[in-house]
Amino acid sequence: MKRTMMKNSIVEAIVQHHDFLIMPHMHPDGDAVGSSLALALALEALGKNVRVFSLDPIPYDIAFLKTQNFWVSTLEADVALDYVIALDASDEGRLMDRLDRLKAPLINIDHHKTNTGYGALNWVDETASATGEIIFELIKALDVPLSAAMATALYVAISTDTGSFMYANTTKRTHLIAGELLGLGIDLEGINRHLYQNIPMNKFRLNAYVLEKAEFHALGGLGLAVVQAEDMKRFNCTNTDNIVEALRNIDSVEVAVLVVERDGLVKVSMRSKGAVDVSEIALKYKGGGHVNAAGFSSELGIEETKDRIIKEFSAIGFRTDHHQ
Ligand SMILES: [Mn+2]
Repeated sequence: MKRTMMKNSIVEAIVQHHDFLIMPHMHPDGDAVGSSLALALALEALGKNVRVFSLDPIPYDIAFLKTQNFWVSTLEADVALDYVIALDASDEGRLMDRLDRLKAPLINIDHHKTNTGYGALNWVDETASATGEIIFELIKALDVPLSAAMATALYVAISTDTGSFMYANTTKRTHLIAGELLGLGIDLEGINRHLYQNIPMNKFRLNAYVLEKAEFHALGGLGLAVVQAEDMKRFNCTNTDNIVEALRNIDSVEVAVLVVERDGLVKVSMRSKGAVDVSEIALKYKGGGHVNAAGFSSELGIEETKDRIIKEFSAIGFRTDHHQ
């Protein structure tokens, strides 16, 4: 279906119905939470019944967003819904903790190029830097005036998914949207302080410990760090955000990988400076993502998973030399 047709049918579905449930992907990030909040506020402004259903806590750096009126972690057994709107979720596996029992048709709004098109209605735009860009366009199409609260939520979505407008997914459109959001009375300094200058001390200590033990392979082109369950226990911190980005910022590194032992699995997050498409490796291991940021889960244990990653990226160092 053509992009505009998908958009129009989703706008129509929202206008003509009343009961909605928004579902950000599991372990929601700034884009998932910000997009969900902005859309919930817009649907509320249209007089709709809307809640956001998520089982996970909101990460510390985005917890300042005023989500309280919408967020629920349980649903009544006989919940009646017209549509479930999945946001920023590349496949149904990212919603699987919550899809049971829900019979309403799915609207899938996302920007991952690996999106499987699992919805009854799908609006997938891989040229959008964040799902927040698509939600911005949707709110406009719904003719809802953007409030400062919506603008704040969308700014958080876009700022976090673009690495503060640094990643290659940042476009002219991204800046035009951000510019319009800045004109709506948002507190930019306050938002940035919450997002980027707000690391709890125990998290800082965990980051430092893990980074100190980081390994480098492929002539320094691959940076690899591991967080074991016992490390998270020792530092009383389960948040592993931004560790992989710190590794990526090293001069020789083309690809940074963080391996985290979590929920009896090994979770792998990969970041690339752009020369290597990490989503290809993620797809090979049934994960997903973008050129610059992708991930997957592994049942192989830490050591075997590390060995596989080192083999996959063993030629990166030569590409780094080529760039210099
Ligand atoms: Mn996103």
